Amino acid sequence: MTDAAPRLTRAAMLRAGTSLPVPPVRIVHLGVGGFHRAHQAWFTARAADGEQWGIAAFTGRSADVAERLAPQDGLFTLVQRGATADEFEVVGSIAEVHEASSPRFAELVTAPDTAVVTLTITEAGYHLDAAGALDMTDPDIAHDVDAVRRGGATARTPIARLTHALHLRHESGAGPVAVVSCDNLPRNGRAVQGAVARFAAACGWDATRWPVSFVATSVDRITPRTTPADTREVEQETGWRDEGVVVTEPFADWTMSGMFPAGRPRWESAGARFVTDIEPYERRKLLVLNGGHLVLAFGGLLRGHATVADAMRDPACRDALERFWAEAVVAVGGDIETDEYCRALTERFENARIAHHLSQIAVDTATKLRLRIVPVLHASLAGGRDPRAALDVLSDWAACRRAGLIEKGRPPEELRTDLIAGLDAGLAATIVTATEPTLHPAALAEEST
Ligand code: CS2
Repeated sequence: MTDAAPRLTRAAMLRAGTSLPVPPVRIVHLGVGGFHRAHQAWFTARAADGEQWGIAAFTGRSADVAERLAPQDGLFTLVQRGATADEFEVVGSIAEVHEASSPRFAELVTAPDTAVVTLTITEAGYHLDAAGALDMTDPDIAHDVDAVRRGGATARTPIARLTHALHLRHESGAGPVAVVSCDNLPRNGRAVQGAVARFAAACGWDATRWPVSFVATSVDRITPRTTPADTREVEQETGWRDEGVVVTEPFADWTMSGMFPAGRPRWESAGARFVTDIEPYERRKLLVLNGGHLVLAFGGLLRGHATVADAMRDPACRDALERFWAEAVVAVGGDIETDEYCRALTERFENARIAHHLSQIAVDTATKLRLRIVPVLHASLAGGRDPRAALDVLSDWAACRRAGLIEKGRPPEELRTDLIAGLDAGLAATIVTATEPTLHPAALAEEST
């Protein structure tokens, strides 16, 4: 009887014979959504010493995760959805969960037992300008400098909350800590380090003196949005009513580079990789996988498809993907394997049981194009190669935008800034031409009249 299914909690699981004690909090996470739970929370739970590493998770864009997870003591079911079958696993590494604005965040970042702070705040959540520095002209950042100077309670951006909490940790003498950005940004460790330093300077603090290590990562696991049908399936298959179900693919990768001065879980025992030079991994992931996602998203939406797997069944979308990959693997460079990577990725994209909606990918599109497609275009132009496939992605993006399929209500000047501000004039002009008339100054004037 599904009506009678008990809510998933630690006490109910214990009564049913499974002990999942609350692990002590030593990791603080900002931005708990499906991806964090399918990735860092799952790696932590599976680490050989996972029972010693609990996560205090704080919400990001969507506060309702806290409302759904708190009543179940942070527990959630992870559904690993393969090409033919599903596997269910209750993940117990989240020890507590709160809204982003909770004062508990600063309290835990300053706790001496906290060794690691992880972030999944989205690419746009860093508020970086074209040169990759924190954009001090951004109204949210300007608001937060003021808010933090007044004590921090009304700060709303993750960078402000993080900087304020790290400042308090430094003041309290709680010792070193590692900050790990798990967002799809190139050199994400350095990006967050620079953003924190700049924000701190605006508040009159010198963050370069703080004992904080910024770890660079490349993260990978395709995690579509959970549907009501997924929640029903978990109830039927496991007998638990779970409001925090996450569906993900069987594949998972976590590559890291940097120091953890206060320790970390033995994530390598769960399959994570520690390297000295992360750049080839990061470039391959961002340009081939994430860039490939944009090829399918824009081409697929224009051709009426809903999911990545639908687009993969359309020869025209596949052809665009393969042509783009031919350019992207050259841009990645020769030091890392790409043939097998693309072959395995084709299978992952084809997994029709993963309903990864193109509309889920097609958000913050100008920022994503800049990070995933522009580097390929740049490399092809610099190497004297035909950049046609990268240009096609840009023109499909513009066509999607004109058709009202993406970025509804987003002013074109903002998109222009996110995509081309600060690029060298030749590259910017090539992009404006490829996206004609969307980013053209004349079109902007017309749209705003
Ligand atoms: C996707 C990523 O939404 C997007 O932009 O490209 O979320 C992608 O699914 C993950 O990076 C996979 O690891």
